[in-house]
Amino acid sequence: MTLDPSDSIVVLTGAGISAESGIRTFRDNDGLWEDHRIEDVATPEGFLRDPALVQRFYNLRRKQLQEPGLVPNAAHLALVKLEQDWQGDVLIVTQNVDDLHGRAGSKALLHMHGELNKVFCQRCHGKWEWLEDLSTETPCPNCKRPASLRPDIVWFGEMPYHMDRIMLALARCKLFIAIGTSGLVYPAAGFSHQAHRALRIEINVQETGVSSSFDRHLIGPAGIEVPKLVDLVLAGEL
Ligand code: BV8
Repeated sequence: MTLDPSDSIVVLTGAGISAESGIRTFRDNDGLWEDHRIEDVATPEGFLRDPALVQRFYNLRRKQLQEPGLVPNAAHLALVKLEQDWQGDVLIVTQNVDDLHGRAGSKALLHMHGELNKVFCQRCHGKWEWLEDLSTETPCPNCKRPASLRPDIVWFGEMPYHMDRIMLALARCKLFIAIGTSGLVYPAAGFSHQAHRALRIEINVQETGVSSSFDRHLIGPAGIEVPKLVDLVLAGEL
């Protein structure tokens, strides 16, 4: 297949692209955290049931992002090179809530599941960059109400962000690359079906539940396979 340099590309990333930077994936630990299923902690019901537990879950993960050794890896950097050197549009859609794509330099980047470094107020809907711990008592900087701030994370049962823009990009792209995602969480798991005009490539260390909806599979760590694929795309040798 030959891509025209003006063709658009959509890249979907999951926790696997951040694994080599030191961030645990969801299924590494069978989706468990402190003996809680993540699906139970990362939900509005979980937050209502035990806000302190959920705040602790996100405080720990937000603090981990500030660890000195936790930096973007070769896969994040290769996607920046693709965006800079490819003539057509390149859109990164990430399920990840870490800040590694942004720190690597990706510009056309959508965090469909929100971001660890943002919070919003459930009452006045103000949204802020937030690097500190959040407690159940932290007052909203705008409306001053206590106990109204929550992590700006899309929980299970909540509508992911930017879906209209993502659907449009999937419908028109000619190359769709899914990197480091188990294909278990919807609607992201269905994106390969939406990219019906595209060559679909999956990069993962193993087959996934959605591998059958891809045209090619590059089995290996993202830090190795993504730079190789980006070089092929840029050289017109896909
Ligand atoms: C919605 C924020 C509707 C939280 C997350 C039954 C069937 C179908 C769907 C559903 C269903 N029951 C419920 C649903 C819907 C639900 C869902 O899909 N549930 C699943 C569990 C079945 N989805 C939702 O609720 C979504 N919303 O549907 O809304 C709606 C409609 C109208 C109105 C209102 C609502 C919202 C889902 C978003 C949930 N939030 N994140 C947080 O991060 O704390 S999802 C969470 O899982 C993370 O974002 C994570 O990114 C995401 C997906 O996981 P992966 O990224 O794929 O990570 P995982 O660990 O699973 O896999 C890692 C992969 O990397 C593995 O394959 C591994 O092999 C690979 N890997 C490892 N190392 C490497 C590597 N690959 C390459 N290199 C390496 N080095």
